[in-house]
Amino acid sequence: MSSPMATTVPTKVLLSDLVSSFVEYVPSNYIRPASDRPDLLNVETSDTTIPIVDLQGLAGTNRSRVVEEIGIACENDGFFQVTNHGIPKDVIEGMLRVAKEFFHLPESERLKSYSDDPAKTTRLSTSFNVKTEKASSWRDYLRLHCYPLENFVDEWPCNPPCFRQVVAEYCKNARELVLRLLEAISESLELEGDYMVKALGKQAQHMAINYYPPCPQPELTYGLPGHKDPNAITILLQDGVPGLQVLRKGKWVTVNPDPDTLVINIGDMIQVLSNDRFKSVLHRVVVSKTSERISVPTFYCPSPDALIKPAEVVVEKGHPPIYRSFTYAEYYEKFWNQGLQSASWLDVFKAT
Ligand SMILES: O=C(O)CCC(=O)C(=O)O
Repeated sequence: MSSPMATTVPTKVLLSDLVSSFVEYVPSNYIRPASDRPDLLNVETSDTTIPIVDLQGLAGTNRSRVVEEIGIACENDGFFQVTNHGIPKDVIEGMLRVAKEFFHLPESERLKSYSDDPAKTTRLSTSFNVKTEKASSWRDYLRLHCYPLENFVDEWPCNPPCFRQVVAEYCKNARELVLRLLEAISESLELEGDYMVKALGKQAQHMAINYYPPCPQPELTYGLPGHKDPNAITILLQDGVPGLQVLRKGKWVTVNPDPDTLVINIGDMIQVLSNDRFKSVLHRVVVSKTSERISVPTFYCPSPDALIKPAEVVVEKGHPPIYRSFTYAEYYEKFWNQGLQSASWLDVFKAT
């Protein structure tokens, strides 16, 4: 059902400052066409659907078994959860707390970080790409570049006062986890342990702090529509409010938040490096009528000039290369300009 009222949208750049004016209806620019709505009743909620990998054994004699489990999860699901991931509980709780505090700051304070210029390495924005998209998404986000930390930390928000210190601590821990995962993923493809790290060149680490305010009509809109991640690998920290859904065997499946696990997903660049053996999978975010939600994805990316192509060892094993080589900069430009929902960016890079 769409809004029966003609609503005048106040001029606010951030959704969080708009929502108090819309307690019953979502503004028309957030309403998706009827064929592209979340169909919230047709979603699986079982929390056993995404594999869970216990990383405890990665450091000991069980390493090969854990590496194999990671490889199977990357191949079959493209998404998995990790326990015993090594990021201390207080670091995780601190990250979520400071994220919430930031989005609860007065509008004038938050707006100091606002920009719709994607070239900025620290920026607060809304939806996805406000300059090109047809329908808006029910989300505000603070995007931060985080590696090397010392190049960026001084441009991050300094309110709440502990923001830089708390977020930097989370970023350092997230990077350590990514490096352990990239090593295990390389090994699971029978590549040298440092293969992925080398292939990504001078890697970059970006973070989004996503804020999804409560939404009066969650059935009409998305926090984020279905998309695949363009980067190499993503680590997702979510608060206790469900919202993430993953496409699995043609069905949307809710990934229920668990305070002891982080969600890992393969991005398009590992799909290419693995010559399609590992999958970058569609996922989306739905919003809640009653609760705000915070999520913190860490995107691990190749450097813009890294030449991405299927790994030779994988190709030699009888699978011709599915993709030509291309730079990450070339790829990312297509992703950003075409918008979240065009799921076929990779097709453009297929070998002829
Ligand atoms: O909020 C989430 O759970 C997922 C966020 C996401 O997919 C993204 O920021 O690309």
